[in-house]
Formats: sequence, structure tokens, C-alpha cells
Amino acid sequence: MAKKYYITTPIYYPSGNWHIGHCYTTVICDALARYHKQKGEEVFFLTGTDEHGQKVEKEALKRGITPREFIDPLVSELKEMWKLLDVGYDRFIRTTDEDHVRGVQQIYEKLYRSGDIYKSEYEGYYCTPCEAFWTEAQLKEGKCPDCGRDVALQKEESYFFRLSKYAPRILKLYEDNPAFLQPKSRVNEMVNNFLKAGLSDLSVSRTSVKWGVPLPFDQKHTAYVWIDALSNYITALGYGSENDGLYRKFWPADLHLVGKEIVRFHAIIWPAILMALGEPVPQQIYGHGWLLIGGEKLSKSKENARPELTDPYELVKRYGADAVRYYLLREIPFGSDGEYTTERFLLRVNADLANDYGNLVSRTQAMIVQSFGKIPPRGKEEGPDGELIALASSLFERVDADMGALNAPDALAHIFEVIGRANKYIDETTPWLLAKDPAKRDRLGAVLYNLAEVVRIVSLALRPFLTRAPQKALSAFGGGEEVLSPAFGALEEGTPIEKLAPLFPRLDVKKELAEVEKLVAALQKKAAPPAPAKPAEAPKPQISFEEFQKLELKVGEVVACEKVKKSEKLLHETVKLGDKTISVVSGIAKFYTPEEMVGKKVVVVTNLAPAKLCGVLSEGMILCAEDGAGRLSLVSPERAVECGATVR
Ligand code: ME8
Repeated sequence: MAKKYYITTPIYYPSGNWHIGHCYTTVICDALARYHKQKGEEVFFLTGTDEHGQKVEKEALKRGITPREFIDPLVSELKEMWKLLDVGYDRFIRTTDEDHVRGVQQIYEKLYRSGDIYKSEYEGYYCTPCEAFWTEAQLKEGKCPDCGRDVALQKEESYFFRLSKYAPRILKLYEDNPAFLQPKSRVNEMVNNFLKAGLSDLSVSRTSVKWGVPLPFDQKHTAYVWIDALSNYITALGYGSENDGLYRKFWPADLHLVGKEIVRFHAIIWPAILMALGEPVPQQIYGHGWLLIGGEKLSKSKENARPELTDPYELVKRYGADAVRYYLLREIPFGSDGEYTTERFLLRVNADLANDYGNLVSRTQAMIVQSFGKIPPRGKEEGPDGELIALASSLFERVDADMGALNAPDALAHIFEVIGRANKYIDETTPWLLAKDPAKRDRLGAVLYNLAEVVRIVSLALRPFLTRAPQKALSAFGGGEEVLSPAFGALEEGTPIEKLAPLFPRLDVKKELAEVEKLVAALQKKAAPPAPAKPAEAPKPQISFEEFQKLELKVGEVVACEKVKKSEKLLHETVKLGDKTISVVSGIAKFYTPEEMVGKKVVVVTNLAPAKLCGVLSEGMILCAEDGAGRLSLVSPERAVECGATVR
């Protein structure tokens, strides 16, 4: 029976603005999947999108559209990106897919019944961009310790998962099975930063987020997005359904490849959930490093001011899928971060693909076509032949060891070692001189045969990494079965051979850099058009009277007001509402001075979840009207009314 191999990428947030950093995890997974397929294994490669949660809900609301209307075009863009990069997944799961939603509900139901999920109340801080909960002690200067952005204080009824119960088993899993979490440094991070201190139970449901999977046993709660998202690895295979053949065949996964910032969710929460379900844990979780720009993680907000071309669509359009894949798979030492520059990209692609590989293929095939028209006889070995043949013959063994360690950069380095040796062999054996001497025709044949075999073997070895050029190089060898043999010498004498157009254009890197800089400037201009007038707001979706009634609006009086330190926009007001006062932070410092505010009667939303803004607690929102130029004006009752009066 064929060995099976189940590999997954994380499922992507439909954030848009896709950049080359986003492609990293998925291109590596694709190369691994292709590698295992080439070895004859039965592979299942899963990717998809993580579509629920507060982030999407808020973005859609901001635009006055439904979450689905917001997400669908972004999902199409992502799929288009994978198509351009020749990413050949077996399933693209969306967490809005019906079978996934049912699967998540099954998981919650099972955990609730077994007592691993219980009802309580959540109070803590939430980072919406990371969709992560934090305690006050975990915050860094009041901000999210992962991304440094603002967090909101939240208090609500919630179901909890008994994560604390599983901490000892997770520690034991790391000890007994060092392969489970790689690279090793991530184990130390997990143990020292989280497990050592013991784990708290995890809030796994929300009442304030509507855009999520409703819990089967309590419909006013939706599933916490990370539990929803992690479950995709098993729901995609039919876990919990009648149709669970794929699950029985492929689970446990051989590899969850993820960026290092989400190792915590995969290496702590996910195995605990699986343990609670009584299912096996994945064989391995690998936390890879990041593509950096200027020393920081490449992300859509940071790339802007630089002349780097980070847009995958443009990169593929200009340099081809092979170039982008090659850069990602070769340049960044596996497990570490790597700085991305367009110059490094161009130099890498030009030196390795155009000069070394492309040149070897076209020189070899052109010389054979010119001198023999087909594959010459192998001839006898002499001079440097033995060394070249030995290196090429043992290539698959080295690549296999590298890929077993998931190390694509080393595998490619080994392939390019053979390519480099073959180019040197051409200089040593000078076939163009041999061709001039009829007495040396046998030797010429032997040299060209060896080169043809090296071209064939390296192209075969490159196939999982580059999807276009190696295939073209291989198809020039007549297309017989022997073309796919890993053995040196499999190519038969007399095999017809075609002359190929150059596989990669040679680039003038300096000229190209200047062109790219212009392109980036044009892209940035397009991305940020001048915005003189505020665009008309899209109408918000209709709400029912019941929904409106959920808002608690009251008249209040500002009894004290001061500027919020370190902020140009914020004022901190103390607002009297009947016999109590609340603390409110508002973004109106540009339009009112603190002195002007004191004594003003205002309308306040008083049942908004409390949040901390620049470290100051805000327990409500003062309503303002905004004019066409973005100026704010307080909304006040027209006649005198007492503080605390209800606005309806
Ligand atoms: O984290 N360098 O999704 P995501 C390398 N939905 N990799 C990068 C990168 C960079 N500069 N920027 C992003 C999520 N990535 C969750 C996953 S799984 C159950 C839920 C990688 O869209 C990142 O590390 O933020 C991750 O592997 C992938 O892009 C998707 O990230």
C-alpha cells in the first residue's frame, strides 16, 4: 500500500493585500506535497480560508455589506494567487463551508458532553487583529504582546474549554516526541512562555460576535474563531460525519506547517482539543520564520514606503511562477527569518535559474541537436566523468534526506551543486573543441551523453520545486518512461531530442531594479489615490426594532475632561449619568478643548463593551455627527433633560 502523506497550510484570513510573505508557507507545502507525490506516496494537501470572527464582522460592517459580500472577492483573489503560483491543493476549505460548520458543531457537542466545555464568564482583553485573548499580566505596555496593537477589555458569558487539564499531557508529548514540535527553539518558547506557569482554561465562545458557527447547545454563542479554524484540519477530511473515509485514511496529519507567530495555537490548543476528543495528535508542527522588510515582518502596512516589489501577482507576471517559487524555497534558511529585497530576488533568480540551470540545459541540448540530432551513445568514462556521474547519481539520496527534514533550501543547494559541477565539466571537457576534431567524435558523444543525463536528473529533482521549466527540459527528451528514472544511464542512445527556447530570460539586474522602482511607485499611487472628499457611505443593512433596542442610549453631562497623554486625537471625559459617573474616551480632541467639553450635555451609548484606549478605560461612546469634511459635532438634547434620561 502506498505511504500516505497529509500536509496542511494554515487557513488564511481573507485580509486581501496579499504579499510575497503570504505565499511562503503555501509554496513550501506545495513543494513538499509534490515531492511526496513524485515518490509515489498518496498525498492530501489542504489549504483554505479562515472566514469567521470579529475582524471580518467589523470590516463588513464598516463597508455596509454582509460578511459574505466582503469575503468572497478576497477568497477568489487568494485562489487566483495559488493558481498563478501553481499551488496544487487537494482541497480548499472555507470555514463557511457547510460540512466544516457541521463538523465544528460536532466537535463542540462532543466536548460539551464529555464535560471538557463548561459555562462561565469571561473577563479579559481581546486583540481583534490576532483574534486572541490575553490577561492583563500578559499585555505589553497595555498592548497585544504579539502584534503591539490596542486590545479591548471584554466581559461576557462564555463557554470555557478545560485547557488547564491538558498542560501536563502536552508537556509530556513534547518530552516523549521531540519531532512533534520543530524547530526545537519553538519548544522552549512554548514551555517557558506558556506551559511552565500552567495553562488557564480557554474561553471558546462569544455572544458579542455573530459572524461565527453557532454552538449546537446554546445558539446565542458562536464558536471562538481559533477553535473553528483549527478544526478545519479534521473537518476537511470528513471528521464527525458519515463520510469520514478520508479522515480514517489520512489522519493524523504528517505536517502542519505554520508561521512562528501561530505556533502557540497549533502546539498547545490544538493537541489539547484532539486529546479531549480522543483523537491522535498530528505527527509534526513546524513553525517557520518570516520574510522581513527592514528587519520587520513583511505585512501589508509595512511594505508601502519601500521600493520592494512584494506583490505576488506582479512578480509572477514579470518573472514567472518558477522564479517566485525558487526565491521562496531557496533564499530563506528554513526555520529562520530572511530579509526580502527585490535586488536579492533578482540576483538569485538570474544567477541560479538563468545563468546556471537555464544555461546548462540550453547549451547541452543545443550541442546534442547540432552534433548528433539525438542522444549519443554513452561511451566510456574518463577524466572528470566519474566525479560528475557519482555526484549526479547520489543526488536523490541527499535531496531525500533534506526533504525528510523539510529543508527545501538545502535540497535546492544540493541540486545546484550538481548543476554547478556540470557547468564546470563543460569548461573542463571543452565539447566545442571536441566537435571540431572528427577523431574525437566518440569522446564528444560520451561528454554530451553525461551532460544530457545530468540535465535530466537535475530537472527531475527540480520538478517539485519549479513547476514549469524542468518539465519543459524533460519533455525535450522524447517523453519515454526512462525520462522519469532516477538512475544515471537510463536515457537510451538514439532518444530524439528537441532544441528548446531559453528557459529563463537573462536579466540586466540594474536596469530591472530601476524599472521595478517605477512600477512600485505606480502601484503605491494606485493603492492610495488622493482622497479629497469623503466618499459617500454605503447604506448599512436594515436592522430590526429588537436589534435597535439592544442599544442603551442615555443623556449625560461631562463633569470633567482632560487630554489623553501621548494622543493627539483623544479626550478623556468623566460623564455623569443620573447618580453614577462613567469614564469615556472619545476621538474629538481636534474639535473640542477639554475646557469646552465640561458642562456639555451629550448622548452616550452606555452598553458598549468596555475598552482601553491608550491605556485609559472607556465605558461608553459619546455620539457625534460628522460633516462632509470629517468635522465632528456633539449630539445634544434640544431641550433641557436631566442626566441619565433614556434616549430612544
Ligand atoms: O494566521 N513571512 O492566517 P494569516 C512569512 N488564519 N510568512 C508569513 C508572512 C511573512 N511576512 N506573513 C504572513 C492566520 N505569513 C490564521 C491561521 S490556521 C488554523 C489559522 C504566513 O492569513 C503566516 O505565518 O495571518 C501564516 O502561516 C500564513 O501566512 C497565513 O497567515
